[in-house]
Amino acid sequence: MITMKDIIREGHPTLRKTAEPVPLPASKEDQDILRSMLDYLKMSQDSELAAKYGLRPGIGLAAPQINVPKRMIAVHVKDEKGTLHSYALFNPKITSHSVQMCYLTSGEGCLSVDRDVPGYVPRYARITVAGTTLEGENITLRLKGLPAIVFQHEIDHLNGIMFYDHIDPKNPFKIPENAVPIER
Ligand code: K3U
Ligand code: NI
Repeated sequence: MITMKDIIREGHPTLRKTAEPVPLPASKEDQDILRSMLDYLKMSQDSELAAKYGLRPGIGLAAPQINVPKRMIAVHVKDEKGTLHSYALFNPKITSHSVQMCYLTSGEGCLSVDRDVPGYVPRYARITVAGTTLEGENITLRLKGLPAIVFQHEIDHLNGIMFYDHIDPKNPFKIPENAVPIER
């Protein structure tokens, strides 16, 4: 079981490295790690379990955040209609994206960042993501809104990029060009 003790914080070198592709079919060990990442998200969103184990709520997690420099992400988030997007993927890749951008009006947070970093993070409004599930199925997802933002945040972690790298340092609340606001 993953707890907050397993999550590395900004300043740790692994968060700035490019993660390695996972050889497929995935080993049992890699499957177990990825499954435990999705379990963390589910448990962290259950207020009783989160309190019991001291879990900070999360809607996404990337393997480098638990100091595993491999291309694995988990996402467990509801969209604006209340539809759950729950995925654990090996080697996720954005295969196409919109020209239109978006940004979360509340800004972004990160389980590896123990401080509030205010500002707008420009993201693609719509993305297509390809990846391989825990069951070994190759899938393609078309995403928009908050799920699209979370996937981009997590795939950034696989490339050593933190959300605040995208914030305009001179004017953190400058509305990104060509971007629609997304409320959470
Ligand atoms: O934003 C968070 C949240 C948690 C529960 C309910 C609603 C929101 C917590 S921060 C979070 O989940 C990060 C996780 C990280 F850093 F480990 F990847 C993911 C994220 C948050 C906001 C925007 C994009 C991604
Ligand atoms: Ni993060």
